[in-house]
Amino acid sequence: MIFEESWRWYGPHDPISLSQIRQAGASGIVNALHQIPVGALWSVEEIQRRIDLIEKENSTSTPLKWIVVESLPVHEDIKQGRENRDELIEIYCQSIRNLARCGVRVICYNFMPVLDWLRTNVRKELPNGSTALYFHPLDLIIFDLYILKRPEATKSYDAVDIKKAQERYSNFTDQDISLLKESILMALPGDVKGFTLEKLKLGLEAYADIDENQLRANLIYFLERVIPVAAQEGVCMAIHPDDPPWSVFGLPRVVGSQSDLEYIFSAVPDVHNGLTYCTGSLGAHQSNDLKALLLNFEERIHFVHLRSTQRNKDGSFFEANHLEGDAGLVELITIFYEISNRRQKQGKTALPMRPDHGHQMLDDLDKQYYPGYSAIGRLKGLAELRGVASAITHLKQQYNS
Ligand code: DNO
Repeated sequence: MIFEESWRWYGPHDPISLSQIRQAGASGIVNALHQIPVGALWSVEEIQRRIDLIEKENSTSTPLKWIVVESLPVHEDIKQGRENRDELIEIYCQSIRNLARCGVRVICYNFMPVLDWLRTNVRKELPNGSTALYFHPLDLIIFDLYILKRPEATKSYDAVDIKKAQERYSNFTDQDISLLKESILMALPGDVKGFTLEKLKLGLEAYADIDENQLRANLIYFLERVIPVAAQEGVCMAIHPDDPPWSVFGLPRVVGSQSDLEYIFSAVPDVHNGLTYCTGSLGAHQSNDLKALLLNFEERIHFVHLRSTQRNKDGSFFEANHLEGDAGLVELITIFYEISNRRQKQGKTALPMRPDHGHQMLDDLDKQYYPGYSAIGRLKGLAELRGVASAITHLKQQYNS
């Protein structure tokens, strides 16, 4: 088995039920306690209650197990290095201990300031009628200049791009504007409230004096305290790359490239300081070599997100079918086959992998999902990835025997 097939479930409010996930063939549940405010403790009772819910029907059918936390969110005050950070870090450490006590030992988190992933259109229609997540750099500038009206906005872009954005904006309809606004202010995954322009402005202002070096130092400060606890508890921390892996709205972002990752892992070398290998986020930047990253950080990859972005000449990208686009997932899964053999020899379990995002299609087109997290699109992604993994396994075993 190359991967432990897993599926992100948003909890009791997710329109997709556990029994549907079972039908999709996944066995690992990727979950978070979204009801607990960022910064508050995840108690053993709350964690256990969620485990009981996930495992409730296990006696009657294919067992499901909560195998990865996505995410245990990091409080903004930790990212900003505020005075109360030690207190918040201690709570974070206690949540790690509690998760370990309940047997959940892989934790995905990110260190993106203010926002999580960002797209300028969460419903980009593809030629075949399904919709995908899409990012256009000029639309981000349009949002920044004409909708958010951030005072410092012009300093973040070069004059040529500002001119192009002006031109593009002159053809925008009201509908284009509201879709752009809705897409950017989209609720963070699992968050039902979403952002307002005001909230976003305040969030951005808090980073006025925090540059990349400072943010990086704050990340290392956090890791120096959290990783020893994780190591002691046998918990693998898996940082999620920035998505997209570059600065947005002038915010610093420090988890987007090979050198960013090298810095993070050499500053805190324990192997529990690891990575969520997200081919979609890392692959959005053309200078990221997904194959090299996989081989370089093999020992640190604790969780895998598979999807493929397709970069266009104008700097935009969209999320392609899983086996198309720029990621080259077939070749990467071939490497994962070798990795899984090495892991097996070391007595390690298969890496948890989830099909990341999916197109909205067929009967799902009119339904309400978290963007990227539809049932049929992800089912299709998972089925395609499973097909590749089993073909590779079959061929390799035949060839080697
Ligand atoms: C997007 C997800 C991210 C991820 C967080 C992890 O679909 O991959 O939102 O969950 O960044 O903290």
